[in-house]
Order: sequence, then structure tokens, then C-alpha cells
Amino acid sequence: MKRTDPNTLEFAVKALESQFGNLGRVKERIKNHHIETPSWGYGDSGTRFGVFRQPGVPRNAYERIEDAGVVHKYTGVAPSVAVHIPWDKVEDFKALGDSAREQGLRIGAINPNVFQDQDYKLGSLTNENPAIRRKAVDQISECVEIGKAVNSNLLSLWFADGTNYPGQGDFRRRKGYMLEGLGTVYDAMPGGMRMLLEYKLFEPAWYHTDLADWGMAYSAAQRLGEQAQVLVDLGHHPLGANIEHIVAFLIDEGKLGGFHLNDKKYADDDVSVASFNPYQMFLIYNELAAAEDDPGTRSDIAYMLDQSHNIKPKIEEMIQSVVACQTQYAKALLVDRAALTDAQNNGDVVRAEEILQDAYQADVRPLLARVRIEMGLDPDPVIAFRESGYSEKAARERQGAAGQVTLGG
Ligand code: PSV
Ligand code: MN
Repeated sequence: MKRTDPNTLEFAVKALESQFGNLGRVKERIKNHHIETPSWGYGDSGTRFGVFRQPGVPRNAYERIEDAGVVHKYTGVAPSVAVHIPWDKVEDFKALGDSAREQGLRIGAINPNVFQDQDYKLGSLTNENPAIRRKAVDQISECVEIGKAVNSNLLSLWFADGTNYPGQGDFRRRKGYMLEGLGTVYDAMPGGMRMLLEYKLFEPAWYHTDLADWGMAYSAAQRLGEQAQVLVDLGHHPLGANIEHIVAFLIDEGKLGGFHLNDKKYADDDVSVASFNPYQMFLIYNELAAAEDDPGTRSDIAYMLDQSHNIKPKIEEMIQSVVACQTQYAKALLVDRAALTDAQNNGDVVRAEEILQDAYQADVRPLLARVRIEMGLDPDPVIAFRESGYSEKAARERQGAAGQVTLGG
């Protein structure tokens, strides 16, 4: 980790420009590419084997938002924070929204937690007990109200609902319950609000999950209507799934609502974005950048991190992850789309792949440093954050009650 050398920075940006042409538009797009950070990524988190507590972690929702403000301060592109209810439940949500605004932030996606209450052991919206189904609907509808109070237009839904053993539940009956519950919540949403449906192959249910893959989430979103879309969490697929293809398909259908960005090696590992598989992240961004260039596509896609920072210091990992997104997005913006289409039309497989590689292999770090300088930021956000002394101050000041503990992301 070295500071950007101002003498070589301009030279490196010029070298990129001589290869890829004027970068003015690319820089503007990077400045406007916003990544939302999750409140639950700032608190202590871990695995089912344990939680390693870190000094200075926030003790409540207000302090989590304060930390999100710091990530925005050093990156300039993380102006919103997702909340998880009841983890972030406060008396006065308007006051929480105001406190976010004071830090230059807004509250983004509202995520109801319908997976930890003891009542949900056999399902929330899909529970055989109508009283429990109603309880889940009420809890999610309360999040619609919270969204209205904090001026958020995103309701982000993930369900742990599923079964652990064959015979435990009736797939089709549960499917009906799921659609019925979602329909009630959908009808309670105000006009501008979007419902994002997040699917996951497995965990904590090991036999089947009610919304197991993009096709099931897509089918539910189709039935619900325009305001329902699919959320792609990068960790929620079987190993080897072609996520960029799923992304392209959903974009084309106008049904890609958002992302939970992270990386994985084995399962839903929730490690930092692009730490294992940067090429996959590049190929996903390649589809997104191409869609942005296509005037016919719906472009209201929410980019959100969903990671579990159990080993790295949380704010640093968050900054690192935002930068990792910017890095792969910047590379995707360098792809020569006209040349790529030409190579595809001519069946030139080697040239097509080389065009992608030209962009992917480019070192965009000087470009991102240049962008930050133009935004009035320090070119090296992790180093600048370390030098600020914020972590040491938080460790001194945030003594006492342990904060919220989460076990996944
Ligand atoms: C589930 O694994 C998930 O990805 C959902 O988005 C949850 O809301 C989040 O992690 C936190 O548990
Ligand atoms: Mn997620």
C-alpha cells in the first residue's frame, strides 16, 4: 500500500488516454457510480463458529450511520446506507434520517429481518401457521412505513424460508403463501417504491429455499408488477454459475433491481468484492456498462455491498470494497464497444476476447486517483482514512455496551 506518486500520475493517465481516447466521459461516469454500504457491515459480525470483536465498532444505528458517513467522506461515491430492521430499529426514524443527512448521507434500502425471530423457525411468509404469515406481512409492511418516514424508495427482501428435509413442507403450497404475502406487501407500497426480491440457493435451509434462484425471483417479480424487481447477491449462486449472463438477462427484461456485492470462493462467503474473482466482477460490470450505453434499457439499479467483515477492520474493508467496484467499473467503461460488436458480427472470437482483455488488463488506479483529486478527495482513500486517526478515536470513545452482532452478510 503506497501513496500515489503525483509525478507519475499524470503520465499514467496520459498513457491510458493514448490507448483508450479521451477519458472525460469515463471520469464523469465513475464519479456518478454510487455504491450503498450496509449498516450491518459496520457492526461486529462473524460466522456460526464465533465472532471476533473489534475495538471501536458502532454500538447503535446512529454510530453505524456515522461510520457509513466516513466511508462516503473518503470515497465520495457511497452516499447512502442500507438498514436492517430490527437490527437498526430506533424510536424515531425521521431523526435517524436527519442524522444521516447531517453526514451527507441518505438512508437507502430498508431490509426487514424475518429470519431471526423464534416464530420463523418453519418459515415467515411461507409458514403453515396463518398467524405467523400475518406477523411477517406486518413486519415487512412496517418497513414500507419506515421507508416512507426516511424517504427511501427501496424495500429489499430476503427470506431464509425453506425446508431442511424432504417431506418437511409442500413446495407448491409454500409458493402460494409466498406470492400471497408478497402481494399484500406490494399493494401497501407507495407509487415510487420498488420491491427488490433477493434469491439464495441455500442456507440456512439446506434442502430447499422458497426463492432459490433468479428464475423464481423473476417469476414472482413478474407476477407482482412493475415495482418488483430481482436483487442479485453475488454469493447466492451455485459454484460456477455464469452471473454476468443472469445479469444481462434480467437487464434485458427490465427486472434487474439491484445487487448485493461481495465475493466468494466456496459458498456465500461474503468476502470483499473482487478479492478472489476480479474477472467475474469485470464481466458483470461489462454487461452493466453496455446496458448504460443502450438508451432502451431500464437503469434504476441499486448497487449495494453485502459483506461480512469479520477479520478485516470494517471501515477499511468497506472503503477497499467501494474502490474495488470502481476499479472493475472503470475497466468495463474502457471496453471498445463498437470494436467488440464488429468482432462479434465477424465471428472473430479471438479479437472479441482480446478487446475485453485490453480493458481488463489496463491499470486504472491512476485514473481513479485523478477522479478523486477532481472530486476534492485524497487520491488514496484507505491511507487517508488510516492517517485520520478515526479508528483510534472510535476505540477510545465507543466503550461500553457491545453492539449488534450479525452472523452473515
Ligand atoms: C442473506 O445471506 C443475506 O445476503 C441477505 O441479504 C440478508 O439480508 C443479509 O445477508 C444479512 O444477513
Ligand atoms: Mn444479500
